[in-house]
Amino acid sequence: MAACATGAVAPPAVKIDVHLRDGALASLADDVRDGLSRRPKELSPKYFYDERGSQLFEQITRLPEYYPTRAEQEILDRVGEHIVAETQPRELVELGPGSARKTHALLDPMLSRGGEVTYVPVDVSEAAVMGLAERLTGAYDGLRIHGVVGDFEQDLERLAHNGRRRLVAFLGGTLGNFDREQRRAFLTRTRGMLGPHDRLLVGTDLVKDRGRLEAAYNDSAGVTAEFNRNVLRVINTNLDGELEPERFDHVAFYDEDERRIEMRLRAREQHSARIGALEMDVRFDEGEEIRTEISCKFTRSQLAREYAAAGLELLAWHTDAARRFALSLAGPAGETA
Ligand code: AVJ
Repeated sequence: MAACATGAVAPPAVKIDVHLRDGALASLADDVRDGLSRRPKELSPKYFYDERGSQLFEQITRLPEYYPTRAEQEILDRVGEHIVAETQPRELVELGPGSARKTHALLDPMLSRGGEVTYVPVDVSEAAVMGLAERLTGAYDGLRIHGVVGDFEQDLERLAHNGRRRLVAFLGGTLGNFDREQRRAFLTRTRGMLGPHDRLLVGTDLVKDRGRLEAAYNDSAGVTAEFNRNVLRVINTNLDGELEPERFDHVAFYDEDERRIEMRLRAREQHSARIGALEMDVRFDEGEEIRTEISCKFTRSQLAREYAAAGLELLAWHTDAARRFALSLAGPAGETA
């Protein structure tokens, strides 16, 4: 990106801090060695999102079966202005913004209130943060951008509080990728970065009938299957791997007891694959599965409990008209009166 200084006196409109030089790939080798040595085998969903993976996810969001993105957009369009009026934030911190298409529903009302507004996208992908900074400075006059390239599971503490009211947004349902322990750790750490008037806005997919849930992860066009297999390509590209995506079937099902979708890759036949950079040969039995993602589904009462356990208080709950998805607003417990 070109120089972003806006003039002699004004501070630069764009600042980007890089905490993770290699993006998410810094931990890929360790995570893959560990995950593929386990039984059952497991890979982290954070590695889906290289350039191709991000494109496939964008396609997923447009599939007729995949309702979460549209449902969340519907809610944001309806209540974004209201949330901004209630919270009066000067700063929007967005964890894992992706393409940030939904962010406008918050930034527009923030900017129309006047005064200085800062957008802080936090993403593991340096390219994503740079691209967003460029696009949003072009789209908004007077918006300051402080991009942070980092892992929001690790680098949250670095977002030092500067005393200005903050809205921390974690949209898209990504909280559902964490298991209960990870959610507890994440919510507790996020609570630690909130001042008394700051708020946390989280998008979560809701518990519903198995049919609609499973359809969303087994689309008829096969895009989710390609997205799932893409994690193998990411390993091949970055760790000199020889995994063969076409030797795996896409599997996604709803576990009603755990209230979550599980995605897996199932080996069609017994075979082995070399991962050069790890000097590792991975053996797959016929039918053996790698778990590649969990996507937890929530109820209002469960989320309220999890917030409370992390020192947060559920302040508002908004769903789409069909009650498929929720946006919840939380603040520090006991300080929100
Ligand atoms: C971006 C994590 C919310 O869990 O629904 C979409 C990812 N996986 N289809 C989700 C995903 C398969 C998505 N999140």
